[in-house]
Amino acid sequence: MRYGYKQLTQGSSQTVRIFFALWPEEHIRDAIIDRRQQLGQLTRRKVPDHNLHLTLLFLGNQRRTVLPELKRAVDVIKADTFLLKLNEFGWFRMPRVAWLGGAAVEAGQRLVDALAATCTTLGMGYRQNPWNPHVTLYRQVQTKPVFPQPETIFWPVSSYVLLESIPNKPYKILYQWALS
Ligand code: 2AM
Repeated sequence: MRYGYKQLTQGSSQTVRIFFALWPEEHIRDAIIDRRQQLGQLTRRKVPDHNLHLTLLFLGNQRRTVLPELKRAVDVIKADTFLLKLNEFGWFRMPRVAWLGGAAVEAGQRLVDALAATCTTLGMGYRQNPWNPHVTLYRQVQTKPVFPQPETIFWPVSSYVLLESIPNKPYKILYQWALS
């Protein structure tokens, strides 16, 4: 009955599915929605407008009790603002998602590294993938589409958030931090 037990604990209020992300202000969100229209209706699994985000570091299921400790530890991170350029559409084979993204910039990578180091220090288990700045637009995209060239979005990043992913609900902002 191990499997049943695991399901119970992962779905229980004792765990949270969390990730650090950039949360677009309204005009950036509108620009992303505008570029997405260039792709047409790729699949039925369009990411809802209110959930559009750019993941910095995915932590997956963690103990809910770690949250206050995580907030305090992230509060002391000093990181710079940066400018992201979203200038290409792309497709990831494994999660089968189509996205809008751009090159990783140094200050953004430093922030991701600082967040990862903090989480490791707190003993949080997670698997870190290389940071590929992208906003997922569609899920369940089975084959690579032929993409047009989007007009570049210039995204001045001055804050980041910790989001909770709750099935069938909008992402919930747990905490927000300013960059300096
Ligand atoms: P993405 O769409 O930007 O790739 C919440 O589940 C978000 O965390 C997803 O939208 C996805 O971001 C990211 N995510 C989910 N599972 C992940 C995994 N195993 N590794 C990395 N990122 C993941």
